[in-house]
Amino acid sequence: MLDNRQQIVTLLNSFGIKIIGFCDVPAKIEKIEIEEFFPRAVVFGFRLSESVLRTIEDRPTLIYKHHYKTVNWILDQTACHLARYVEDQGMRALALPASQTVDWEKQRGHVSHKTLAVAAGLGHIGRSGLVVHHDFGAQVRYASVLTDMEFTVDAYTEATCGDCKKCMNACPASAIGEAGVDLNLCLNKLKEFSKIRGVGQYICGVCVKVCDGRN
Ligand code: B12
Ligand code: SF4
Ligand code: SF4
Repeated sequence: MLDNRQQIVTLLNSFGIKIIGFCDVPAKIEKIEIEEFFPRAVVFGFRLSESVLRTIEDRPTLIYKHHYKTVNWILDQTACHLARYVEDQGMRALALPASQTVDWEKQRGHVSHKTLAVAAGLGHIGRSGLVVHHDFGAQVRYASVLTDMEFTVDAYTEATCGDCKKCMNACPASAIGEAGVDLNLCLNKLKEFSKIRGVGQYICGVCVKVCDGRN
């Protein structure tokens, strides 16, 4: 008989999801629109295509925009199926959108997937501000499901960027420094990119492309 954790892994694997973490929801995590208390989270990721990322030089390409939307769709569909599965077992589950901004002024989602991914030991916050997965770098997009289902959680893993400065050197907005990212500079650049014909989204992809987990 599979336990809850094994059953979730089996379900997510059946949707092509291989990057999976389990965590307690950090007590001080910011939440928007969510009043209910959920003690735990399943956070999972989909690795972006290397061929798509290779089309990016210093700005987003239209094929990256399409891939970004497709991967968000895969993550959102999977989160929805997982939440349904948990609720069918008589427990609570809330699927969080992969990439929905709720507070446009502060640029916030419902809950930070990065915070949950770090808590689940999937990676560390790199100089770029992105979650750097231990095998695939920043080339992973995430979604999460909050729940009260019982399962064992993963341990937080200690890691750093070391001497790597690839994202610092590549960022077209010069937004990344030794100590981290200035997301206001990034946001201004993304607003500019969104005006490129056919892009229409706050995307870039440059710091994602260079952070391939091979430092
Ligand atoms: C709004 C938003 C933005 C805003 C940024 C606003 C902001 N201040 O975060 C803008 C438009 C600028 C943006 C840009 C990008 N974004 Co964005 N964005 C989001 C969104 C929708 C919400 C983010 C949010 O609520 N932030 C609020 C703050 C409180 O949380 P946070 O920044 O996520 O997390 C910080 C803290 O929690 C803290 N922290 C957490 N744990 C730990 C642990 C330690 C040890 C430390 C020190 C700190 C720490 O540090 C984190 C990083 O600063 C998320 C989806 C989501 N719901 O999470 C995607 C998301 C963060 N974006 C993502 C990506 C990839 C991008 C872009 C590359 C655009 C693109 N797709 O081409 C750029 C990258 C910019 C960069 N260098 O980080 C991915 C990140 C994936 C990854 N591997 O990390 C996400 C998670 C979407 C997804 N489904 O995967 N984004
Ligand atoms: S490119 Fe290098 S410095 Fe930048 S976040 Fe990734 S590992 Fe860290
Ligand atoms: S998304 Fe683009 S502009 Fe923003 S930090 Fe990454 S490379 Fe720089």
